[in-house]
Amino acid sequence: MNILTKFSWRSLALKTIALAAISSLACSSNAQKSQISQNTQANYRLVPVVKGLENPWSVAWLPDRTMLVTERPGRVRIVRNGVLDPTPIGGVPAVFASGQGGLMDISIHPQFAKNRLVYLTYSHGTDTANRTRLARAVFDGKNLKNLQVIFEVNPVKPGSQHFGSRITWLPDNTLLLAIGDGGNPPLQIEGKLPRFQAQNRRSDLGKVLRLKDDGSIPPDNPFVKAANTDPAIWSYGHRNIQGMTFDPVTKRIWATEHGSSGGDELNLLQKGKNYGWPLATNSKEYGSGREISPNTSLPGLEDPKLVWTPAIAPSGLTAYNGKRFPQWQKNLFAGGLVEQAVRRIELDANGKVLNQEPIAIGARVRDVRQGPDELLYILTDESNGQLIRLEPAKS
Ligand SMILES: [Ca+2]
Repeated sequence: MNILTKFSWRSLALKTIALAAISSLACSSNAQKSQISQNTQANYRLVPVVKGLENPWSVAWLPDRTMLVTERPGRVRIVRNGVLDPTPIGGVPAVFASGQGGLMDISIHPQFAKNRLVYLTYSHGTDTANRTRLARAVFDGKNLKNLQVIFEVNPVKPGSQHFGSRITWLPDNTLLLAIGDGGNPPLQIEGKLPRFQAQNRRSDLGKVLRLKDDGSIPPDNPFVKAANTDPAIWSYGHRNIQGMTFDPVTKRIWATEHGSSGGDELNLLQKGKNYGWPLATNSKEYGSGREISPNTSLPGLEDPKLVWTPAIAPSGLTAYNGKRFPQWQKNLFAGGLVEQAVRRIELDANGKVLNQEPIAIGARVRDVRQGPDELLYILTDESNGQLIRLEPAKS
């Protein structure tokens, strides 16, 4: 493991990939082998909890610590006491399972103990016209019942890229919903490249939206009184957020988003702000490597707190506040699909990034969460995907 203290991204990123590749070989031969996190000297090991999940996307815990895991083709699985129930839960809506789309995030209502409401995001539609939907349903222990689609993205888009779609609850019981820009060139939406949706404030695409728990618009959203503006918008100028979390200690909202070629970002989300895509970006066009914008920063646009070039393809994000890894409190943990690692990110009291290091997993990481047992849980994006627990190694 290396320590990324300097910001010479190109050489450090290459070194990181080399080390991650070496570590992943070591991991795959012995998943429970202990590793040492260099800059905090935290001993940890990776313990496989469940195997045989098909492209798992998200994990959520019920109050009794039962885990619900989405599989992208369109199933929700139950894990009780570390055992995967062979029967998927019933009542899951039909999804448009293609490319990046399918059944995606799962989240339980903050008052689940009273209302038993479960929230799902999924792509719906056809190859030529599809969109992300947010639905909620009552979970009776075996099935979802009374499923209601409480929000759907406008406009529709073609193709099977950039759906978002993380759900993050805020303390006032509203939720944030991250929606991607709709896809890469040469796809078009309304006669333009999808990326221009991110700056189109009439569109839900390329946005973080804030909704009440029934899908309606909170009256204190930043643009409810603005002309020609979608009142659901919380922040805009996003390409494709795949990791988002609210830190209950610092009250900050963090999100990771994919760049095109390079230029992946960690952003500190604030109400009403513009995060730049595609007017200011560190990423380049796929294939040609041409500039997307001559600007990496512009007045009035929020700069990322961290840029990853080459791309790590961040997915899943959690703010760690547990007691099991006291050295890691106040750190962010970001999964990486391409890097096949979890980035541990150290922040100062103002939210400035001080340091980061990759924790090699040896497979594409789709989600990373802090569990109710204050350990870290990781989902790997594979046809035989795993749920892995990251726990302190016994000394
Ligand atoms: Ca940005």
